[in-house]
Amino acid sequence: MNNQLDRKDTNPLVGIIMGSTSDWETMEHASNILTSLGVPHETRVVSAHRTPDLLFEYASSAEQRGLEVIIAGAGGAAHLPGMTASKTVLPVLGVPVESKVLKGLDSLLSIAQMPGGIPVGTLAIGKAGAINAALLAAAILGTKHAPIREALRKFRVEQTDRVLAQPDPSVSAVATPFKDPQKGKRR
Ligand code: RP5
Repeated sequence: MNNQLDRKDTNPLVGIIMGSTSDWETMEHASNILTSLGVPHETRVVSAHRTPDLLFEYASSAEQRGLEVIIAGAGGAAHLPGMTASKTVLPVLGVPVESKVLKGLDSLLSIAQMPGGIPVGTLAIGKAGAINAALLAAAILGTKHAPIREALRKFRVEQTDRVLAQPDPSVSAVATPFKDPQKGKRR
């Protein structure tokens, strides 16, 4: 298995699971955010359809293994987050991966439209959803783990500072290497 997909910190608090190795391109953004916030986590391919027994084992043992939040990314008939939620009382955050045919709308609806009684916190389609799933996981953990709460606060302050430091997009555009002088001009 790809090492990046089998990452395991000591005593992970967050489990990032995904239906396929092809989801890593999206889900690595969640992993990167958690790393930047110092949140120990593990990453793993667990498929609701191709490895259903592994999914049941992963979800039902997650709490006992010390996980406190699960982030589950899947695309298409995206049953992974919902089935995971059905086997644990830990909070499950679902990331709809952008599918080729329906651009992730199928994933979004599959993950969001859970029956009453088994909630999945559903994020946006794709990269933004993966990033926000990690930030939301950190916020959930932050209610109990002060260092994670403070890391999240620092992230938000730095993000605001970055935006305020670059108020004029045309200035940064000049600094960026220009590839097509005609691009964006009226012809
Ligand atoms: C889902 O099917 C996965 O989450 C993935 O997004 C999608 C396609 O999987 P692959 O055919 O690329 O393995 O289960």
